[in-house]
Amino acid sequence: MRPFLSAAAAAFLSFFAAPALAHDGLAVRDGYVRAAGAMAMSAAAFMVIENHRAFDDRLVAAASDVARRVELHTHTQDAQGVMRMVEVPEGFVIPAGGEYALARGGDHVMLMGLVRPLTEGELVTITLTFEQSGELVVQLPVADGPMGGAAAADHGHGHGHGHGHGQGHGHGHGQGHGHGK
Ligand SMILES: [Cu+2]
Repeated sequence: MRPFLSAAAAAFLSFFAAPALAHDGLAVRDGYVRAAGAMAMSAAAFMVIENHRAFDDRLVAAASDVARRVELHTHTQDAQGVMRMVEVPEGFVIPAGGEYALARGGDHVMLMGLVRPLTEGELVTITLTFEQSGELVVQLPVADGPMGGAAAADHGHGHGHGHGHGQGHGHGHGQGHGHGK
């Protein structure tokens, strides 16, 4: 009986020790929130989710204080060739040791019923819930594209929002980074 207990204890410890190590869990990069306009009632969040673990995980839910309801969506093309957004209740699988991209025209986190207008450059806090790893809180900037990438620079908005703090690459470990924006 004793060897069995030891093995179980070791497995237990290694499993729960993992989240404390940077890059040994889930991480989010190149994330941003795209609002359709100042009067928009909804917005979509895009990001790349990295899974540094040895087992698959699944994004099953999301929440944000700026939206009354948050759903996991994808786009599908109907018989008329029109792109429609549909909810994906089963969520998105993030493969072990791999990554999964939520990108324009595909899967996204839908922020529905915005409680206030979103301003370009502001950070939106989104809580992602994973089947295995639990909650991951990320702060994503409101932008037209991934921050710090060529897409963002090409637009040449020049608003001076100070995009250079690398938030777009902020891996979202732990609670909310404290960038103070
Ligand atoms: Cu959507």
